[in-house]
Amino acid sequence: MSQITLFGLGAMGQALAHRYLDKGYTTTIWNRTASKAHSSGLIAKGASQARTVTEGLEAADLVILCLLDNASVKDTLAQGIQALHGKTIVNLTNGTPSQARELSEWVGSLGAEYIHGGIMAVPDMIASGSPHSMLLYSGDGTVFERVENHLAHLGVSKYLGADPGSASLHDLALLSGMYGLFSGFLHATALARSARLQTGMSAEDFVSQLLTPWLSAMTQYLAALAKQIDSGDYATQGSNIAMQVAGMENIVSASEDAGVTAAFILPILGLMKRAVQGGFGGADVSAVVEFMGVER
Ligand code: FVH
Repeated sequence: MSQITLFGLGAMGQALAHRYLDKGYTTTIWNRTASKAHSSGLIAKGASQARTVTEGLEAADLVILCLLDNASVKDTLAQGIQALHGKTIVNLTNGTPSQARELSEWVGSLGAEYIHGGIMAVPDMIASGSPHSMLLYSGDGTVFERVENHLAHLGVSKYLGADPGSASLHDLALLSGMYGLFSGFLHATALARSARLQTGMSAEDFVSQLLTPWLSAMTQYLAALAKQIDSGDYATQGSNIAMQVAGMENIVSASEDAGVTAAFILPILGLMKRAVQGGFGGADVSAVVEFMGVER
């Protein structure tokens, strides 16, 4: 029989706890707002509620935290500092790489092991054991290997190296990709919506008939762009940046005419113009990566 303690009963924490209960784990739960242990249905399903953080830590060697932020994680663990020794802490809370490194060092100084994780899934996917759930992990490789069989119940595990900050960095990178997609979706749909009186096309139809097929075709192009970034050879495959800048100016102008903000497109247009000025007008859009360094 396997034992686990889960700290945090937000939407994701509840999903994690349901998953471990479904997998037959002896599951102990703790949440700042204690009433969620009952209202989540977890107690009825067989979970035990820890009354204190110390009680939660003492209940299992493997401890997962999924809280709002890393400040909450530190505040919570600090309440049970004397019970941390010998525990394996897996922190699935969203945060920055430096926060993960600091927590790893702090937890290590108290005699516990630390793995940081990033959940690339929504709560329903975790609770139902969807094969599309992916979780990123980093930290000591020996510790990860020892607990991976328990973590595998949550989804496909991707181990990203010994630096505890690596999982957070890649988590944030993937989320940034998602927000780029959402920005494009919102701008495109707002533009199409501005013409709906003429076209009669709902947002749903626009997305299913036009936007999704177009974006699916474009995602096929990402591998080629990534290869150019790896090699540093941005020679165009047929869609040079200068040509794209001219087309993007039309997006800005048409958006203004339609009363739709061009705010989402302006930052990338600015970077593409810098690339043109920097001599990459005849290259592919991947060359923009050379203009993304932040001066410190
Ligand atoms: N939900 C999602 O779609 C995403 C999927 C990818 C991963 N994220 C990250 O998971 C972390 C938790 O997210 P969540 O969805 O469970 O968040 P909430 O439902 O808002 O629950 C927050 C929990 O954190 C507890 N909490 C907040 N502040 C404190 C504190 N100072 N001390 C102790 N616990 C704290 C809160 O407790 P309570 O309000 O119920 O008392 C909840 O348990 C997050 O990093 C996402 O980015 C989710």
